[in-house]
Amino acid sequence: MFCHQCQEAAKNTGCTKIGICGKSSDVSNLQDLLIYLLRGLSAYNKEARALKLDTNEVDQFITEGLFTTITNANFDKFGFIKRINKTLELRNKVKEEVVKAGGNITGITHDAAHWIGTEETFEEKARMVGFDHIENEDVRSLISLAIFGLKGLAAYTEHAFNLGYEEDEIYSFMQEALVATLDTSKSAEELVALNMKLGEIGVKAMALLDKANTTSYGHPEITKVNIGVRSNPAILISGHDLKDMEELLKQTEGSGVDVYTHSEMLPANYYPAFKKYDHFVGNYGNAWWKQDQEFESFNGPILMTTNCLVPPKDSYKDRVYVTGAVGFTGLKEIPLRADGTKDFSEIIQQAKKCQAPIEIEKGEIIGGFAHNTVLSLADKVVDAVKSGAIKQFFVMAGCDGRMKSRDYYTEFAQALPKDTVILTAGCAKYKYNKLSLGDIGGIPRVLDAGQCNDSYSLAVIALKLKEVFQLNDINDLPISYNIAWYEQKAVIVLLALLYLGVKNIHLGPTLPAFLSPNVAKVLVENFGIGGITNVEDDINMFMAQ
Ligand code: FS2
Ligand code: SF4
Repeated sequence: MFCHQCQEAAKNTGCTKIGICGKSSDVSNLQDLLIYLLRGLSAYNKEARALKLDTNEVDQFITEGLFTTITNANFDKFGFIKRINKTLELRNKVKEEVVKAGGNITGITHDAAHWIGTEETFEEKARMVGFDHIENEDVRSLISLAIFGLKGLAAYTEHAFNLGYEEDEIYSFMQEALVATLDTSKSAEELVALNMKLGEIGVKAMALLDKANTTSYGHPEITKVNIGVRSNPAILISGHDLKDMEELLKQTEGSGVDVYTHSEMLPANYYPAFKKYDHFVGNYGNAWWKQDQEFESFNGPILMTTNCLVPPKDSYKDRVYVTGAVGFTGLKEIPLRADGTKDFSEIIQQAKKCQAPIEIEKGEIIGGFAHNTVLSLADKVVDAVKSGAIKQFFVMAGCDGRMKSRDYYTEFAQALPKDTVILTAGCAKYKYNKLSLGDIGGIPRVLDAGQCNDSYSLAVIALKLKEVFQLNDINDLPISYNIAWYEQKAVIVLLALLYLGVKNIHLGPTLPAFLSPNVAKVLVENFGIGGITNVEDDINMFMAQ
């Protein structure tokens, strides 16, 4: 195996024996083969799209396939074997349909579009198609950046289509880009342009998901979220999928079983459509990486709707259920009903037999500062900036993780001058959302917009402030960017911010292992991207910007 897609890549180079995340070598290889063959399938689907054939099944299949390979989403070897077989089957089907419709496939010559194999040969082939087989390190770096960004794009696209929102332009670009990355003779300039276009499509996908979420469930509202527990048995829901959240709340209503969110599902507490349920109690615990302790003390069953899943301990394994892109051999999957909706009856029945959660903390945290709310407070915010009460904003969106070096973000938040405000989104917030950082004239010093995809909200806020302050450049705003990254959704968020023209973004706790020195240099020279050093020097540097 060779995997270098996340911030925890071994020695900040790549995992080669087993993933730090717990991914085995065979699963890693099968993921590489799946990505390879999805690129071959994309080549035919592109033709099908040009011929105006119905591509929706394949569009969704490719999207979900990419999503399953995101860090901490899916560890199920048998699931990947099935998915690879299905890719080969769909490839044949689309190819036949294209030929039947008079399409020309003679230009599709890449091995990814022709290789055929059986389960016994998958692993051998998989070893030949990983990133480590791209010789030129800059090409490898830029293709990695694109593939990882595409994985993030796929995650957000899937959440949107689960709510019935799709845009052909997103699927079309996703597949074009997958095909383009098969060509390792592309120049660095061409690959940089591909990544910039990916950032543009990333903005579109996040805007689409924002529309899907807010149209379906209302605009997030300022909400005080309970972090304590009640005495009823309960289900804990984690991951990012709001459609699953809705279904679970509906199906548990009146059952005597309470529902709590974990990690990235916390922002579900801010939506009007979910707040109305009395049995929706609040949030339990912290970011994903503490699940080995928090799932244990929760006592009830846990529903993982997306990453981040940590390979479960035997002590609570029988209480973890997976759905969507998530997989782990031996965990129970949520079945579908005849009408295609998910059937949560088994998890609800199990919850009824469990003890209530053990209380691990008490109190409330505040959130719900997505674009609609912040823009409704725009006058107050603008006055505070004009009067000097707010000197600077810090976008500290992104991911949390288990590395000790991430304590930097807690210390950074604590050390920031009191006239600064943190704008956050994603599970990065758990490093400082329970600190008492106070408020500025009633505006909390940590404004949580929501999940990592709601980083889009932060961009909308910045663009609005630019307009209000009549600035020509988004970088003239008093906003600094100190982003914590971990997995590939952060890659699409980064590319989206770059596309929007945001400069001087600092990324930590380490720069991505997949950036070659030359590619890192381009990012530094063109976009002012930087790493982090220590809290004191970094705060001085940001405040002087
Ligand atoms: Fe956090 Fe993990 Fe949100 Fe990432 S729960 S690091 O996948 O997507 O942010
Ligand atoms: Fe290593 Fe991260 Fe890949 Fe897991 S996802 S194998 S930790 S680089």
